[in-house]
Formats: sequence, structure tokens, C-alpha cells
Amino acid sequence: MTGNDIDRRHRFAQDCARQAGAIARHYFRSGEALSSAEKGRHDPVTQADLEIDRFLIDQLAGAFPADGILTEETGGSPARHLWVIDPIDGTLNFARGIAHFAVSIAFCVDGQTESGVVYDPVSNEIFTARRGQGAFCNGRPIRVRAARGPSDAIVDAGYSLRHPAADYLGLIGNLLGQGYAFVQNGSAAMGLAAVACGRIDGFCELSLKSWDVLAGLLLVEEAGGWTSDFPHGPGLLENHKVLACTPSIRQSLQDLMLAATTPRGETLLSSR
Ligand code: LIP
Repeated sequence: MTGNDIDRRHRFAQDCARQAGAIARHYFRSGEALSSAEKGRHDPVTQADLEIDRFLIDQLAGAFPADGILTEETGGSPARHLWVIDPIDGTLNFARGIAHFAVSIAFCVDGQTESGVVYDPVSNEIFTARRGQGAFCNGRPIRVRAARGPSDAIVDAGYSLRHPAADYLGLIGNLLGQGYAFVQNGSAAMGLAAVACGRIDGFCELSLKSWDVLAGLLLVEEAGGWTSDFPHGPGLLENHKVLACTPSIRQSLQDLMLAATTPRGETLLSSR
């Protein structure tokens, strides 16, 4: 696959994200799809999730029939050329009328994310990154913020029932003990985009799927931040720890995440 092939996909993904965002915005503002089924406690799926999932699969399969597609709502399997999609990341927020959610689209080649798009349909901000070409918000270059240290940093510490609550409480206790301010905003993709543009300084969560984070991790990497590796191949279908932050607080956040989780001694994979 050539760079031009990936460039075409990167542009197409942005168009698709905007169209998918328009569907989400319609449901969100009408309140029609805020009724939802529950995949698990605090883990809803709405009609909008399913409609956007179908829309994106149809668009991408129509334009690039040989590519693989993996989505949160339909599943899929690893492939050399693979779309990894979360139709609405932050579904609990969306279902409850909280305007903090995004469409997240990543394109991967041979186990590396080459294109990432995170679109916030309420603020109409589209965050984009093409590997090696920087990160942008609505076409303007973005960079992580140079935090001086914990007392100068805000961290979005995501939470879900997929991980023992005791570990999350340990993580939060460690963050507060180190002097960080923390938020729990309910969308990994939006949290990672916020790190990439310097609105916050770190995002961490103890258990996430590839479709929540691959696009956002590329945003942070291309904006000069540090990111934990997310395993590709079979790892795309598993839950993994995620950390992304401005470099000045990376060691501090790595240490406190490790101290909060069991079994001890796990390492947060680092690509750099
Ligand atoms: C969400 C993530 C969030 C996590 C939630 C949920 P979804 O993804 O973005 O970080 O804390 O439990 O997994 O389910 O809204 O696509």
C-alpha cells in the first residue's frame, strides 16, 4: 500500500466521520435515540451507535472493498489493511445527553496506525493525524502542553467496570497523592484528543479496547506526546491499559499506574 493510498483513506475517513457525526448530532439533539439497550452495567448501546456503525461499514467497504473492518458494535478480525472504528465513543455520555462523545476512525497498515480521525459533532471539531505528518484540529496544527509537573497537570482517568474497582481507587489515590488534578470524562477518544491539543496533560485507563483509542493515540503521538503501545493482531480484540501524556509527566504517570494495578511488575509497553 502506497502513501497515496493511505492519504486517500485519510481524507475519506474525515468525510465519513463528519457524515457519521451529523447522524449522531441529529439523534443527540432530538433525544430520539437516547433510549438504549445495555451491553453491561453503565455500558449502553443506542440506535445511533448501530446506525452509525452500519453507515461507516457500508461507506468504507464500498470505497475500499479489500480492506478489513473492525468495529465496536459489529466486531471483525485483524487484517493487514484494517479500519478500526468506534461509531460513538462516550456512549454513556451520549445516551444521557452529555455533550462529550466522538466518532473515532483509525486506519492501520501491517499493525501500525497510519491515520487517525476523532470527530466531536457537538463542537464540530475534527482531530486528525497522519503518521509522520503531525496532528491537527480543524486543520490547525496541535501540540501537547508542556506541563511543569503533577501540580500543574490535569489527567483524565477513565473508569469502567471491566477492571476491579479497587485498582481504579488505587489509581485515583495515587494521582491525588502526587498532586494531580483529575477528571473522568467518559470518552477515551475525546480524552486523547484533549491531550493532543493541550487542554489536558494526560489520559489513562486500566482497560480499553482498540476502537476506543487507536485514532486518539496517533493524535497524541503526532502532537509530540508519549503513548503506551496498544498491541495489534489478536491484541486488537483484547482489553489493555492505556496511557498517553505530555512527556514531562510520563514517568510519574507510568509509575503510579503500575503501583495501582495487579499483578505487580506488569510493564506499560513503550515504543520510545
Ligand atoms: C468508553 C470509553 C471510556 C470508558 C468507557 C467506555 P464507549 O467507550 O471511551 O474511556 O471509560 O467505559 O468503554 O463504550 O463509549 O465506546
